[in-house]
Amino acid sequence: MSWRATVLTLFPEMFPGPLGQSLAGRGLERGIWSLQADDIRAHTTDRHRTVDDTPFGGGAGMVMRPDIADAALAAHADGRPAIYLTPRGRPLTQSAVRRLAGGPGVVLFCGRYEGIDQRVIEARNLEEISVGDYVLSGGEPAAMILLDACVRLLPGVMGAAESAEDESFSTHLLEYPHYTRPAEWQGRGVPPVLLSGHHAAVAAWRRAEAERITQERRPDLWALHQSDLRARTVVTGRTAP
Ligand code: 9D3
Repeated sequence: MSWRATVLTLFPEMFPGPLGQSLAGRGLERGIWSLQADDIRAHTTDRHRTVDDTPFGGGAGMVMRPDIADAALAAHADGRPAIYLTPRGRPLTQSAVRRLAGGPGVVLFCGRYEGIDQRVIEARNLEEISVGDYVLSGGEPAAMILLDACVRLLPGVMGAAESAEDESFSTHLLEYPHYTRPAEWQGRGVPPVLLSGHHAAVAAWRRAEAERITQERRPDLWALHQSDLRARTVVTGRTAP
């Protein structure tokens, strides 16, 4: 059975969108995964097709009705994890991506308005996930990010060369700078070591650059990288690689 993604949204026409292109798109065409966008509004029963209502306790904005959200989720409840994309969710991590990609698929609920009624989150045991600390206008781009991250891990989607490379020495390090021909471009050269043919020196330079960039931009990752190194030293008694 292929990996199945269902997206519950008020804007089903946004899908597949970018997921229809490139790596994910080829995976879709080849049947490695499938994507179904279901219109939440299709689960309304009233003449005006209302999906929202005013918040108990007052305040600005509207809340998605529990009966409508629940009906949409019920239509796809088949054992796949049900995920609610929301700015207050746990941050999406590569380890969550690996866990989800390793299962049967996902049911993604995209929020609009201020959010959905809390009782649906509890009754349907929704896992709440955010894609970062910035404000989107809805959950749809977040759903695309989560799906893109999962799909590239599915067997057969990515070439073996690329996938093997992923988690080598570089855990918790950002990438080193890349260069290709010409050796001089608009008056800018290439670090001479990369032209030296000295493989060990190239590896040392790349490692040093990766460390410098990580320290500069991501003190959080730098701290994790340093504890990786300490843990490796304890186990192996060696510092390299
Ligand atoms: C007034 C409080 N706002 C929360 C910061 C309300 C609100 C803003 C934006 C509620 C929902 C949204 C729409 N965003 C998402 O649905 C969303 C999201 C995001 O905005 N950032 C990061 N990850 C995600 S996942 C879903």
